[in-house]
Amino acid sequence: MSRLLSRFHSPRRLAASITPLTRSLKPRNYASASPILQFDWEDPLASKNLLTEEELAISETAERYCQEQLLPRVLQAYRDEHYDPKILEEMGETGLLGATIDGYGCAGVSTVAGGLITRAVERVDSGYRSGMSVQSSLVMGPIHEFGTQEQKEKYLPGMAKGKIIGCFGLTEPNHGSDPGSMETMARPHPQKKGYFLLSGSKTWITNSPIADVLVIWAKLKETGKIRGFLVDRKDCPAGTLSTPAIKNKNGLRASITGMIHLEDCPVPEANMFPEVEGLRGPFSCLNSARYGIALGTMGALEDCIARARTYALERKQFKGNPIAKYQLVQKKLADAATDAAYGTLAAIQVGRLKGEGKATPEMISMIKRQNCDKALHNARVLQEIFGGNAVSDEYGIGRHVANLFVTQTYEGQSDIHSLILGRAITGLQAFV
Ligand code: TGC
Ligand code: FAD
Repeated sequence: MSRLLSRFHSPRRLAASITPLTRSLKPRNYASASPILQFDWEDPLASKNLLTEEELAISETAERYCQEQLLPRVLQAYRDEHYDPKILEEMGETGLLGATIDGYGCAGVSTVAGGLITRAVERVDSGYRSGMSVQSSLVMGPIHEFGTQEQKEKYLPGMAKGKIIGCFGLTEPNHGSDPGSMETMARPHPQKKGYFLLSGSKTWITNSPIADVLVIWAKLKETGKIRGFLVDRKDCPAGTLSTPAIKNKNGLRASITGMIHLEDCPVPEANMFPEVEGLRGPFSCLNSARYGIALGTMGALEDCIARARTYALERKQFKGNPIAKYQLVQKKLADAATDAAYGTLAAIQVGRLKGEGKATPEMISMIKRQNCDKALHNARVLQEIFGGNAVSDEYGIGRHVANLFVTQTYEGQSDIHSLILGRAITGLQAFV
């Protein structure tokens, strides 16, 4: 926590780049006496009022790091489909990794503060948020929640610094939305007591090509029960583990994604999570990661709004008017700002409940689905404001649109979350 708070500085206004024309607009004063009430288009429903001083400071620290360190390199990284693992070290240095974990070199911040960090990172790029979410929620999370003391001490401090990189292998080539049918198997090692042999394939795995430790969900051959294993790359004999990158993606290009192939890979029983069994294991981690996406995508949407607003104020058509003057353009901005504001408030509310242990998985499904869908829809509509320039990657909007399609797809595609909600509402299971 101290690392995050000690980096507190005055917030750099994210709209610092807004043109003089914008600044010359007079704010509307709706109160006859002071204090002056002024609508803030960047935070229309004053979500900041719901945050503690500490959360505000953490958010500002994260925003400053992201705007100053990540934003300048994202365009080239996206073009080159390149992910620099040093980013995780920088995030570790700033205290952003595993931030909600208490101890082991982690900051121990609130659930909402964890979400504000994902929002800051995703304001720059969903791919950078992905790399961080996997490290924090999907690898450090289960080690902290389900790991033995030895596993925690071995991995968490290095992961908090970004020196050890993790990935989370649940999805398989034949099983994405239905991970319960996974084919990856763990069978007792016929010669080596206390060891399992893992075999199977995982695909679309964020960070897998650069991961030092891989969380692998596999079925025990003897019982068919799903268990979680920590596969340490440096302990895998040659030919038993490979993690080829998936290239030429048309979204999330600033992150690294790959496959995982395991061929009788020997893993000590001591590397298995001791207690957790069944889908509850992976899904518990997904609750935290899905929460991060819900607030994260609001960052991406807010960036789309800021970029579209700037462009609309500068671009003149018909008698020299800025296109921001036209009603149809204003409606696009109004719709997007409304959805971003509602989505942010809902995520803060669910974050508060989650922090108190009162959030149901369905609440998280609701905000994950709604915020991803709204972010993608509005980003696509705002893209229209840029006209032909939307096609140039330098305007950034197309990158967000491509990324937001992925956020709507991973960690439960939106229709799958509809079915989770439908089951909770009706009591009837639609997906079997
Ligand atoms: P179902 O019968 O619903 O549940 C099986 C067991 O799991 C428990 N459970 C949960 N526990 C905690 N939190 C949750 N959210 C949970 N959801 C379910 C449940 O209580 C039950 O426990 P038990 O003890 O009774 O066995 O299982 P199902 O097979 O019918 O599930 C169907 C469905 C659709 C809900 C599920 O399979 C699903 O969510 N599919 C989506 C798959 C998904 O989200 N994959 C994510 C892969 S990871 C990823 O995408 C990372 S991207 C990272 C990045 O780059 O940012
Ligand atoms: P499918 O399950 O084949 O679904 C295809 C379509 O069918 C979807 O629209 C879905 O909603 C629909 N559908 C499926 N079943 C039903 C049904 N019963 N009723 C109605 N509609 C249905 N996974 C990991 O484990 N770890 C990672 O780190 C990870 N990172 C990823 C990074 C990227 C860039 C991407 C693209 C994916 C990543 N994933 C990861 C995988 C991701 O979680 C899956 O892609 C996702 O769960 C969907 O699975 P699928 O692609 O197999 O689609």
